[in-house]
Amino acid sequence: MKRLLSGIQPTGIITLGNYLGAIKNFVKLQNELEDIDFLVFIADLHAITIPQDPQALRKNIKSLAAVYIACGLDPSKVHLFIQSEVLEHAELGYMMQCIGGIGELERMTQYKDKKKRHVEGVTTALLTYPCLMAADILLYDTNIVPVGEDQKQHLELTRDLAIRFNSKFGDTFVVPEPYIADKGARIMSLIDPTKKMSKSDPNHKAYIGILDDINQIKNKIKGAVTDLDGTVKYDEENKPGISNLMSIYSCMTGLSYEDIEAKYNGKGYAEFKTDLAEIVINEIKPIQEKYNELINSKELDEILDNGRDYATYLARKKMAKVRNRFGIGRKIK
Ligand code: ATP
Ligand code: LTN
Repeated sequence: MKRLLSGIQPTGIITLGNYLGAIKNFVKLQNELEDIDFLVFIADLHAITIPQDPQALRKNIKSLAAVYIACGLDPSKVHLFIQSEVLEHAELGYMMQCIGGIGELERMTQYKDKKKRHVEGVTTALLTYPCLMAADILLYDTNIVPVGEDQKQHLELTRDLAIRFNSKFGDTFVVPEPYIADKGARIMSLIDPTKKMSKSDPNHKAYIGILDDINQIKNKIKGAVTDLDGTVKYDEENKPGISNLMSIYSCMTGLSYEDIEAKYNGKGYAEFKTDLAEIVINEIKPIQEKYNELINSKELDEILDNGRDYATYLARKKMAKVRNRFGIGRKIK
């Protein structure tokens, strides 16, 4: 049996980037792989590394749980839970800080980016974030971690920490592998296609939210930055805007870039954008309908209770072993 695990931060409403780069792959893996144990969680402890409004955070946590299921995660196949409800994440996160070096944390691109964006109030936890992420993964003997391209560096650090711990204290952790799908791994901002699409972007026009209303989606795609050349052609370097829209198109339809170029040969961006908006809306609409059914249901709480209980069972067993390896507390038999 292989164990898979991934998480998303409840820092806002899920974007098309999160959907194509992460959730859609989770659903695919859930449906295609056999003999797996799959844990998917809501990374609320990660969310608070940047100041959050407590009321909005609570809402986003519940909303993300409903989005996961509305997008196709099946609670009978995947264990869904909230990170902070399994206390061992924070405990192992602290222990990972005890073996992680400041230098390696300071080199993380995400830390450097976020530090620039949140000049006031850069918290200690923003720096130590990858130690908590390593803990999330190592706590469950995870073999495979499906994530978008931007998380690759954190996964490498997780592997380094696992190897370091194992060689210092004896074989304890499974060394995980990232799983990064080639398509959709990096969807860019609609207004600055050199920046990744991000749900915490203060400019709402930069991203498509999975719960945006239909007209909003049409307008955002219509207003997406392109170039003056007017040919639908994939060229990331010279035509990053249209290339980004083409990658969304390709992810959603399965058409290759060549197919798309041929289809829009001699046609302008307006027609391409109108079609793309329709494609996106057709995929998102059923997700929104399912979301609305779920968001206030009792079922959602039951799913999260079950997920928490299962994750807690695994995490407790693992932590007894880790405490013994470190030599803290009294020996647990
Ligand atoms: P924040 O804006 O709070 O930093 P985010 O939108 O960047 O959040 P995360 O919660 O950090 O999203 O990431 C959740 C998952 O979505 C991760 O697997 C990440 O790699 C993936 N992901 C995030 N943004 C994109 C994107 N633009 N394209 C593809 N995948 C993405
Ligand atoms: N840091 C991740 C979210 C995350 C995660 C994890 C993903 C937290 N812990 C463990 C995979 C496995 C991000 O996407 N920003």
